[in-house]
This record gives sequence, C-alpha cells and structure tokens, in this order.
Amino acid sequence: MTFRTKLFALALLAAGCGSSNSSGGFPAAPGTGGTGSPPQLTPYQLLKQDILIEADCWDVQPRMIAAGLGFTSIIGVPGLDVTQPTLSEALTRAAGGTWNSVANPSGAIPTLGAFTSAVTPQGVAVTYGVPVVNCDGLPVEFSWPILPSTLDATDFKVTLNDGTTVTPQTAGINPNFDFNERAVAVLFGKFGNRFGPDDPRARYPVSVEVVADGTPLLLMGPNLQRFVAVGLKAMSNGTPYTDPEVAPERRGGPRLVGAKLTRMSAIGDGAPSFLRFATPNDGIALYGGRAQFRLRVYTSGGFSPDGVRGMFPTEFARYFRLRAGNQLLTQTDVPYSVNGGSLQIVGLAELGLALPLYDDTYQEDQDNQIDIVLEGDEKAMRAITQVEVPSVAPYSPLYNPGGPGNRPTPGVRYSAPSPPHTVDVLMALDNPLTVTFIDPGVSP
Ligand SMILES: [Ca+2]
Ligand SMILES: [Ca+2]
Ligand SMILES: [Ca+2]
Ligand SMILES: [Ca+2]
Repeated sequence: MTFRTKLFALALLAAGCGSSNSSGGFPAAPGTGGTGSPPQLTPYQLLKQDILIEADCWDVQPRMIAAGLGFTSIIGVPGLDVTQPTLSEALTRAAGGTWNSVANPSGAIPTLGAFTSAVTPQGVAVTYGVPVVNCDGLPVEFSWPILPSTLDATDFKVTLNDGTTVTPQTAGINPNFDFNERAVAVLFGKFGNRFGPDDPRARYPVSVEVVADGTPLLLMGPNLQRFVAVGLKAMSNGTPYTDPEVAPERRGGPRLVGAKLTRMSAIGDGAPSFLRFATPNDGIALYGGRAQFRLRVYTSGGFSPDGVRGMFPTEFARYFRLRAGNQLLTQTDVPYSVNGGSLQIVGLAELGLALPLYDDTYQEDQDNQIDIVLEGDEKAMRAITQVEVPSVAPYSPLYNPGGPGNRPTPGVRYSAPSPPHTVDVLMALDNPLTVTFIDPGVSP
C-alpha cells in the first residue's frame, strides 16, 4: 500500500499541471469530460463510485484476510514540495520519514514520490476526501471487492494492544483503484507508535473489525452476491516496528496474503482517468502476446525495495520464486519443464509503464497487487503450488512505505523488512473468481 506517487500526481493535476492520458481499451471514467457528460466530479467522488470490472475475488467466501499497522506518522506532512527539496527533506525527516538519494540515468525528472513516501495533507484530501496530519497507515485486505460508495472511516473499529479502540480519520480505496482491484480499504488515523514489541510503551493495533454505520460496508462477490461486511474481523500480526536484530522469521514487514493464477486478461486493469499516470501496466501492455497467464499476488501493503523506490518489472528473481511441487522456478526467460509441459516466467507487471531503462524515478502504482506474468503450457501452469518471498540473501527483502529508504535518518526506527514467507496459489484457470458490476446510477 503506497500512495505517494499517485498523491503527488494528483497534486499536480489539481494545480493544473497534469496531462490527460487516454488509454485505449479501458473504460472511460464517468463524468470526466467529453460533450454531454454529467457535471465534473471530484477525484474523491469518482473513487466512491461503485464500478467493478472483472474485479478479483480471493476466496469463494467473503472475509477480511488481513489487517495491520503499516507505518506511522508520514501521512499528511505539511509543506512538502519537490521544487523545495532542502526544506522538504527537513520536514519529512522531522516527521519520521526518510528522504532518498535519487539516481536518474534515464534523465527522467523525479517526482516527490521518488524521494519519500511522505505525502501532504492536501494530497490525501484529493483521494480520501479530507486532509489528515501526521497520520499512520493501516491497510485492510478483503477477499471480495468493496462497493466504494459504502466505504467510510466509520465502518471500522481498530483495537490497540492496550485495549483502547480507535476510529480511523478517513478510509479509501486508493491506491487499489483499478476497476479490477478495489478489495483493499486503506485507513488513515492514529494507530500506534514505533516502540519495539517488547517495550511496554509500544502501541499498535491487535485487531480490526467492520462495524455498522449509516451505510454498512458492502462487498460484492461472484455472481453479484452482495455481502454486508459488518462483523468481519482480522487479528493483526503485531507491530511492524520489530527490533532490527530479530531473526528474519520474526520481522514485522509486509507479506503476501494471497496469490491467484488465471488466464491473462487486461479487462478492468485501468483507472479513472485522473489516476492513469502508471497505466497501462498490465501484462499485455508490457509483454504483448507472451503474457498468457497471470499469477497475481496480493500483498499486506507495500512491496518496495526500501520503502520509497518503486519495484521494477525486471526484478522478479530478486524477490520471488515459484514452487511447483518439489520444483523451484527462480529465473525469468528460462524454459522450465513442469508436469510434462513447458513454462517460462516472463516478468512482473501491474507496477508501472514499460520503459527502456528503470531507475529511482520509476513511477509504479504501489498498491497491493503485483502480477507475475507467465507463458507456456496450461498443464505446467496447473502444477504451480506456491509463491515464495525468501527475503534473505541471495534474495532481498521488501518494505512497506514506512521503510528506511536508501538514506535513513540515524537513530530513527523505520518499519521492518519482510520475513521469509510463502503463500498458496489459488488455481483459478477454470473459474477466474471475478465480479463485474457498474452502479446503474453511474452514467457511463
Ligand atoms: Ca494497480
Ligand atoms: Ca459506510
Ligand atoms: Ca493496473
Ligand atoms: Ca500494483
């Protein structure tokens, strides 16, 4: 779950600096222009519209798969401005954030998001409806997509480890705004601090529950089943601010919470037009006809090399490997013989645009989905059982947006790296477990 790049892009758009980006094959966002269209809606209003297009379900049953504190204090840092880097770095570090050294051999101009995951209160307001200051981020992963019109801060009760309960300050689907995503609610509020788990001063959420409000939260599943989410609950994994010296298995960093293998489809893999800065980023856009199958992984929040930089489409082998029974598939562009068939890992997608050179300025969508794109025989695909994130050498760990960056402030604790972990693959070649629904009240 990261949002800074988008938020910055939005700030630019709000300032009139954005460019429109038409994208063939994606449905146009309603009310965003054109003759005869309804009155212009704000970005926040657009994200509240109930539009799901081949949106992924992660289970046949509706449930809250996971929820937990991502990081603290950097959501809503007033005064950040990429044209004022010295001041912005000082403000960011004072708020507990980090500020990266940015190498750009591509010559691309860095956005604020290339330097830091901290975002301004105004940036938050664009997609979450209200500005917040020095807030913490808490992503909630559901197994079915959300009907965004019912999503509010008041749908959630967060219980901390001292027994107190907190209502978030705001909630939204950003950055999981693609029409085929929308199963994650990101909550901003005051949920904890950075003391280690053994420190009696440590505060962090132990559980998150959906509670009733005036518009009870609705999820939508296969065959247009509507489900009132009130009562769904998940226990957290503890604080993400684990001590630096703990064993890798005990690190509090981000994890995969799901993986699903389908035939490749880019339908719905688009965003409302004001959010199309990193779109198209689907497998076909990056790899053309080689994109035959899509192994989509679902993260607990933020899969960045350091907490700031975007992941590159070329980085599969640095972070991931696949398991097919006893066989490990570790490299891209290597033919593997699996289950009597052949299979190649093509690369990663659902990050950002295809570019000739990837560097620290890369803008990816930094949400809770990444696609591992595959080509080969279906019988080989059917043998894939697990996605592994080894997170220890020779592999690299991953960080959520609270990570240390490449130039952390000495003495400041940042959110922890990912632990070594594995997630089972949901085999969805016969039934992709998706849902398409467009609120009839939304004019196309
Ligand atoms: Ca996305
Ligand atoms: Ca609600
Ligand atoms: Ca996408
Ligand atoms: Ca993504």
